[in-house]
Amino acid sequence: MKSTRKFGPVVAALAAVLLTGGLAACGNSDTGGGSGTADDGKIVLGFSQVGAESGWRTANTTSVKDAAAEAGIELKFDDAQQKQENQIKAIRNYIQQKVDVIAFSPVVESGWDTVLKEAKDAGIPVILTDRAVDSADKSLYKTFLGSDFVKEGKLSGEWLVENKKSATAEVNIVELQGTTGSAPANDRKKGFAEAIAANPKLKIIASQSGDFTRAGGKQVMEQFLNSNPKIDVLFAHNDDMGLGALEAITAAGKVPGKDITIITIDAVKDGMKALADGKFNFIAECSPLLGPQLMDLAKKVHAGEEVPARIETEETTFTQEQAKEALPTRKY
Ligand code: GZL
Repeated sequence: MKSTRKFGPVVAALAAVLLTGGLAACGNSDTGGGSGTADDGKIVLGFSQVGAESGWRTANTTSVKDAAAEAGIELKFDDAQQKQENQIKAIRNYIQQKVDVIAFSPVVESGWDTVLKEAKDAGIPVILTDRAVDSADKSLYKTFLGSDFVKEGKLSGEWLVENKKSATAEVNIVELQGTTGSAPANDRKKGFAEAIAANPKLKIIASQSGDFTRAGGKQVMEQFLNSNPKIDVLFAHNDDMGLGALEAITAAGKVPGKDITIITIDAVKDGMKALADGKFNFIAECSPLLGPQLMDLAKKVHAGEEVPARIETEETTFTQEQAKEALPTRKY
């Protein structure tokens, strides 16, 4: 419908400039931040992954890559090999490439403010997935999609309190911590310690990082066994360290799941097999299948839509019997 209102010469000139400028901005995909949309109009997502340290991480990478393909999002993927400096480098590369959205799983909680401010100044929204950062400035990222690690530690501790409630002697616990400084290691340790405080007989006699790997779990468990004659319980922050510890436990002539009660977190297939076979006693699930939610969030933040500051993944726990039932249909 033709407008009947008349604009003065100044307003018309201003409108022309704004319109031309606007068209130029839309047409030139290299201006401003976050306008790195691919030539074919696809959203370009720059993703920095922690590494490939565990079965959980492998399943998480598969979920992210499959979901990006499914969502029609162009994924730039970098494996940081568990080094923060590699993640910072990858994020800076994504800023240079003017991707539309950046997502990453921070290997450790601290040391991100500078690079996250660079992304913010470049106008590129950032999504945290899997692990969190300890930045005080919550404006540095749009949302954190991941598990509640304190709850995972708490559920593990609560199961042990129940399982050892009739113990008359002290119960000696050794703990295999995840990567030093990482949110899952810090929070799982916190949740577990708070839960077992309910029974003073439950004592953590040794606690050390196995870096979330099978090799690390085996090596540290060997040290624990050599320096502690009486170990009743192993709490491992992930299945992979627990699986590595199994080798050390059996090599020491002890029966895992019986001589030493074993509690882990993740519930990846190999962990669930160990649980079903009676080598583990309890697993708190930590779902790696974050890909579809991540892609949905990437589309929303790219479109400038509001998203929740915190999105907690749904997960459960498994006993030996529940593992036997769940294994046949386990997705990861
Ligand atoms: C948890 C994730 C942890 C897993 C480990 O969300 O960051 O890192 O528990 C993985 O298996 O290595």
